[in-house]
Amino acid sequence: MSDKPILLTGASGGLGRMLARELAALGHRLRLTDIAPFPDALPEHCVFERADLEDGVTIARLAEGVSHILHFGGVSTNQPFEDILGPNLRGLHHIYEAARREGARVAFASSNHSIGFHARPEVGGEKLDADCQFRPDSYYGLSKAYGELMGRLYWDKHGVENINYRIGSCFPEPIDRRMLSTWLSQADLLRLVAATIAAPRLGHSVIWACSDNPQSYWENDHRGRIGWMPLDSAEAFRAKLGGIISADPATERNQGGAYCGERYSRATPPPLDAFDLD
Ligand code: 15L
Repeated sequence: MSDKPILLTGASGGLGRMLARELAALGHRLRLTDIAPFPDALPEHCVFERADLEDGVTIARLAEGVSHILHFGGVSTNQPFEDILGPNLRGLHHIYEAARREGARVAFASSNHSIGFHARPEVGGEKLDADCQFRPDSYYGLSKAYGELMGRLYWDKHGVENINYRIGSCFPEPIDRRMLSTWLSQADLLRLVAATIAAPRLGHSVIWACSDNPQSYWENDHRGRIGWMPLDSAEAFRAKLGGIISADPATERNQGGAYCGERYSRATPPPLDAFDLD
């Protein structure tokens, strides 16, 4: 284990709190940061400092001497463009500049919403590969596509190693039919982050961050590079959740679910086989 500390942004959020607690328990030395106060007792080996991702000077200082930046900070749901712009676009640039200066690696909490307008596959149908086209379903999803492309740029131009977790739905339990496909258990996320930290090489990697759900929408990513395999599955929830769907066609047709239906204003949803018009 490297003796350098690890910077975790978004430490006060749902995923950040879990990662802070569990990575500290694994013996990692963590610098935690968030714009909101840290709501829990500080785990062992951790320090916390409040910071705004838009404050590049503070982000640069917090990143001094770290081996990894686990970037879980920023706006984590769809919001108006002006609210996304600062934390998710300018803030992400500060993260990558800090990583370049420190020779640190970046693990970026991207999202399925960067590709959310891909249609859901039929049961048993062809799944989506990680090198598919970006099809963001919201300003939030667009900011995640930008984040992944920032990783592409910094690897190609500066050799900053990075891994982009296209997170499905990381909650304690799935809550509807869509999440039978997209759910990522918190334990599988922790194993993913631990595998990232231990991996000898990352290059520029993209991972479909969902559990081993038989009806997932996704396949073919870079998990082989870091030796990660999800161990949990949403399938046990099928009887309880299989009937929980919305009445909105744009939501139910597309992988990003409700983010696709939100403020949708195309008069007629395109037919599923209309790829020449996509
Ligand atoms: C996300 O990226 C969001 O952070 C989360 O709130 C959920 O909407 C999740 O995706 C999802 O798609 O279920």
